[in-house]
Amino acid sequence: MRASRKAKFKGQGPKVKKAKDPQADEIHISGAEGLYGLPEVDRVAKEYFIRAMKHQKGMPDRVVITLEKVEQEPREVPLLQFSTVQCDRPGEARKIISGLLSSVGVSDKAIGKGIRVVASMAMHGAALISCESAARMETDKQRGIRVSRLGIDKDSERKLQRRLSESGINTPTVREAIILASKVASHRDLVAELCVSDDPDYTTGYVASRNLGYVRIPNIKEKGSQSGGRVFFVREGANTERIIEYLEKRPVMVWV
Ligand code: PML
Repeated sequence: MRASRKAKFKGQGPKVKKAKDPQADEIHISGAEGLYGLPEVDRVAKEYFIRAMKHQKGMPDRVVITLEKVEQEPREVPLLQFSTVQCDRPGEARKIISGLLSSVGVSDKAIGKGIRVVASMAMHGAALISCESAARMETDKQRGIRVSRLGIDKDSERKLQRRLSESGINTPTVREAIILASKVASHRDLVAELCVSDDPDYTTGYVASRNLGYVRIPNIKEKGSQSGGRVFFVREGANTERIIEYLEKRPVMVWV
């Protein structure tokens, strides 16, 4: 599901410039993805619709719910363990991000670029940054990469909900972010992920990787800031096309 609103530019009405990405002039309001069995589709589509219409970022003027039959057998990947670090300010968050990314082999140059990407006005999709040279690897930098075709089986979801409830963080935002991060971390050429929500009221972000797990960082940005985004750090020399194919097309089910 994707909910959005046309961006209005002062004194101009809706912007008319033709962009490469048809969604470039839209303000993203909310989005959600999942892999479900046919009997659940009805319920989930309704839940997504309600979520789109009741988002605190306001009323969308466009809600797209796409249903697609998936033929390929999903790959099963383990859920990342989660933890939350103590962090009181965005300045402190930058040091935590640098320490975590550096510990898994991301160069200072790539860390700097990643932080700049998530501190800018959000891209629609994720950026792909080479973990040594810091080169941007995605073919369409405006669109970015959209992680899709991911889900969790019912039993694992119950376990995940129980674990998150024990930490007082059992929300759809956290559940979906951990599932997404688990798919990303399951690709051997993806070294780490950095994520900051573009929701002005949501100031917890994370760094994730196979070795670190899913590390939540409170106060990663100032409240009210509309910046945010996702960055995937890629192993130097990896086949980018195959990574993008995996993230966007390969069905993956996460298990606990
Ligand atoms: C998002 O998908 O909007 C980003 C959520 C990031 C953090 C979720 C969490 O609180 O762990």
